Amino acid sequence: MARVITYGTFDLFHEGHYRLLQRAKALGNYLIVGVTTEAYDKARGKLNVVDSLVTRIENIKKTGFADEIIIEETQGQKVNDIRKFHIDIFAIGSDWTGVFDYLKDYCQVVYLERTKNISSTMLREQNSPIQRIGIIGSGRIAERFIPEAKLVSGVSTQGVYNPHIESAVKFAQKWEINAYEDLEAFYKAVDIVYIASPHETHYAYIQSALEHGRHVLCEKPMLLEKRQAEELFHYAKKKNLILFEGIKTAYCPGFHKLMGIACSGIIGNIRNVEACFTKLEKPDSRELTDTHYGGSFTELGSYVMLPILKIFGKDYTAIQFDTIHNENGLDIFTKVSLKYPAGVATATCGLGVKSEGRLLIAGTKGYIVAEAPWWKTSYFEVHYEDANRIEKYSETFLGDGLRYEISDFLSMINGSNNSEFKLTRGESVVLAGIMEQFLKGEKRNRKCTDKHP
Ligand code: C2G
Repeated sequence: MARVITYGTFDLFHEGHYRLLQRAKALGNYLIVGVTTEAYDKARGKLNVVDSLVTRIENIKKTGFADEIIIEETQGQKVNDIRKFHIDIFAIGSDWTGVFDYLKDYCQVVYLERTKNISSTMLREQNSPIQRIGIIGSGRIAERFIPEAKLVSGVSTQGVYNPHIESAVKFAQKWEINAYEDLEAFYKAVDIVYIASPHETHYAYIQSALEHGRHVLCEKPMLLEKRQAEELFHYAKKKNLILFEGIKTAYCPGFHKLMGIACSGIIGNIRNVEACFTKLEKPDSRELTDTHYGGSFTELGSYVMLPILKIFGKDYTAIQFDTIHNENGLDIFTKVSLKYPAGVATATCGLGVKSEGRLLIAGTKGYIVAEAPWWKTSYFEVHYEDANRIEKYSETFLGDGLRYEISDFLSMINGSNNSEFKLTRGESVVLAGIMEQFLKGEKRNRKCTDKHP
């Protein structure tokens, strides 16, 4: 009785998968198939899986080759599975030749020849043609976006628009893309638009991109007025387009896991959330000199508000902002206190005051703590009254993390709405409303010398 195990994602199940399972089964009498979870695939850099875990399992079942199906959730699980299930043979396609030789200490390792001319990637591309991205703005964040977009299959960065053509040309030359000065020509050349221009220009660009029938991924804070956010989401819906706010933390696998654990009830009922993010900026930086839209809350507020909205929701009963200003009247440190019917929260951010960047979620049975940089969540702990009981969780956070939001944006365009819950339209509207309320309160402090919209 030889027991065989194999693993895979088995996305868009095809002949290559079928033949692999058929031959794996023929190696013995009992075949176990390990199917990867979405989180594990994201963690190992495999983005854009189309089928849900349930669909992928159903497809494997239909072949009739699997005697047992298990879930593969983590790196390093294979060794444990081999021991636990008393496996004699580990089988995998020849694209992995050599990679799993370390398992030879535990069982026989067989690489089965990969079926040529078929792959999930090919099918994904056939089903959904490559989306050409156009970037509006050519600043620091746009620089970080390009290498990340390269890692997401199904998109390619086509061009950049900047009303200051010299900046666009410089950026375009560096990244070997096209530079546009004319918005009409830019929209014609792209399918989707990434907006990375100054905050206050977002509204007009989103509106014009949607008018031109383009899906929009916009950097945070997407909008600075609630009414504008409602209007543009409504307009996007009417035009059957996706409008998506890029707060990268919301889409990274670690944060997603942390939220899942927080909401699972293991720390009881959540009563307090504290989120802090500080980053010291040079006094002459845009963030500390733009007297209209600079300051710490517009810059970092989206990150610190995110876990609070995710956990307690949109219906806070009270909100208060306490700020410390620089000589221009810009907030260099802001503390937002929120009250909810069953809990309290504080969101703290600073550009001119350094503090411990931490996310703390306290419940009636225990608490979750993630240290800086929790906004790129890769590690967190769950603590209880018994100080010896600590549960540790880690998750991969690859590169600059923008790849996760690009991948989710793409899945939404391609018809999967699964990602909407990671940051809902309603949450983006509330965030815009909070920004609006904050800026209104700050107006009297800011020493705006020039005329600005
Ligand atoms: N496969 C094949 N022929 C193809 C395509 C895939 O034989 N044309 C095989 C792969 O080699 C793998 C299995 O089908 O053995 C599943 O492939 P994927 O769904 O691409 O999964 P993969 O990323 O290879 O997962 O822990 C996960 C495993 O390490 C591999």
